Amino acid sequence: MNDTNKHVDALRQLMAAQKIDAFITPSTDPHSGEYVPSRWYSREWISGFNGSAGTAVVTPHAAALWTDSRYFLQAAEQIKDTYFTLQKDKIEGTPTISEWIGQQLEEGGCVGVDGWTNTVESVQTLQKELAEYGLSLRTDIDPYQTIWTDRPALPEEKVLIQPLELAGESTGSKVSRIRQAYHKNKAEGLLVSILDEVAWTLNLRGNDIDYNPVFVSYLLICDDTITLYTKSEKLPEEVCDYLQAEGVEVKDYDAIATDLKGMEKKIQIEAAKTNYGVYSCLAHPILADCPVSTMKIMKNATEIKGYHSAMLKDGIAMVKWMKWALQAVKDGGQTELSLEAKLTSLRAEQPLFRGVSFATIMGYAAHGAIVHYEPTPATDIPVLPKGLLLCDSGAQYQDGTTDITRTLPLGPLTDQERRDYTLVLRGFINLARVHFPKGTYGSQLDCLARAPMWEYGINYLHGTGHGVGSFMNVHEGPHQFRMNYMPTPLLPSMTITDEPGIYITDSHGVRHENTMLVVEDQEGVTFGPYYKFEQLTLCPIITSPIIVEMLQEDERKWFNQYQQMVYDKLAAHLDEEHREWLYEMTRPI
Ligand SMILES: [Mn+2]
Repeated sequence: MNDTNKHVDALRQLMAAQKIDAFITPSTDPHSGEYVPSRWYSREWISGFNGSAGTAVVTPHAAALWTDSRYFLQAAEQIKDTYFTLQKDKIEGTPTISEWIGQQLEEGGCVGVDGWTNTVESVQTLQKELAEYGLSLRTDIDPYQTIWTDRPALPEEKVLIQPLELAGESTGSKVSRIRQAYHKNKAEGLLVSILDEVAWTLNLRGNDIDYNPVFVSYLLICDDTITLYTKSEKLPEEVCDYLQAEGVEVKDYDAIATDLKGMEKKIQIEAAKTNYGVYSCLAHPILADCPVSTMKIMKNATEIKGYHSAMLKDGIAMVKWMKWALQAVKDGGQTELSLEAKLTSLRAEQPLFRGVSFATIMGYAAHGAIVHYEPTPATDIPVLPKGLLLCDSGAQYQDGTTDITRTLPLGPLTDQERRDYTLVLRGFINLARVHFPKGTYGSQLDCLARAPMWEYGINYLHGTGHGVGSFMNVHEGPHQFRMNYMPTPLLPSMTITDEPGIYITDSHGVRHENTMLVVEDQEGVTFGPYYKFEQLTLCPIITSPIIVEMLQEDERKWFNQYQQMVYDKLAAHLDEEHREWLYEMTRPI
């Protein structure tokens, strides 16, 4: 019998002993992060499927795995010799998890989840859905504690200080603003469980999770106390001294449950982000949005200065890489992975480099059409001097995080490739150069990036942009550009990306992406003030594939000004050879 089926058998035994008729294992951890430490790879352990998103459900006689369209092929392959059947999320005819469980179980049955890896909101929704089938929900059991015998421990990576010269605001100042915010909700304390919010508040960074410089912890802020719950092995002496000076007490990660159970105070938590385990410990929870996320996305002057420094370094690395890549592909012998390795090595030469900010997307030709394609040794292909290469990548520097996409023409292009390259560029420019009144939110502006391609009956299904952290997670919300209703207004000092794309299956993909900063504009004639975007990213867009006649005059003008600005800012930092290349690349069109 394969390992996966042995694991399912172990879970079924435990379920029988606990009188549970179905157990749901999501891919989340206690901190609702985009990436999860290996300790919480329970869904992979139980199902054998290792994609980033999916939910496994096991009953005594059936097992099913839900995942989205990105992973249909991979999941089908990975579960083919197991008890699991594949449920294709958001496809017509696929039951929801609750519907499926409702069909499997008799009325009066009991479903289990681990409250510590499910949010308050998701548990409450599930309770309601299951109640329609006469099913109850238990949230107080983590079977993997017992049946996963070689489960990884909590990470012990060291925590480091993000100095005030880069953070721009002390922990003391942040904490006093946080206290004011929760007092407005009549709360007497705030529990922060999202890891980038803990790290931001304490001006600390970690290394527990791929790409995100955060560390596994909870932070409890009350009127007279600040308590950090984390593994003490993670804290070097200078961090302990720093925390003591800031008045932060450190307790063991697992002490959170006991401490919260004994708490008489009204503690504020956010239902969409806090796990149900925390919620069920609290005698007097107050459900409200966490003030830290909205404070964190407003970048202070020091952080903005840091972005400018990081973008300059990233632009230098990108220019060196683009010049090298265009020639190296002509010379032959390159693959997606070799191009990626070179780009990372050029970034690593830059001061304060701390790793890449997400898995590099390096998609040649048809791979460019797979939106989340990350080359691996199994998928890597030779890159030839023709067609398009889509490269979406970014870096963590200690003074700022970057996210940039450039699509490189490697040789002869088809008319369709040139048209798509130009349509995406038009959308990118349209959004980048918009002026908008105060109160406007991202989903109102999103269509600016899509309208040029909608004329041709083309669309893309991902969002057009997201916030970017300051030496923090590359995806930062809640503000964003997307088609769905997301009513967070864009305000000066927020960062946001502009990244429309066109994806033609089995052929090619195009995406252009810059990271931008919302800045003050003019007062305006009516209903101001107005805001606009400043381009933070400093990297040319290759002009040879552009069908210039398709651009409108003011789009062409904006584009030429951007290219000129890139040249002006980067030229002094490049040697003659690269400066000349950049000069050629940024000639007006
Ligand atoms: Mn991005």
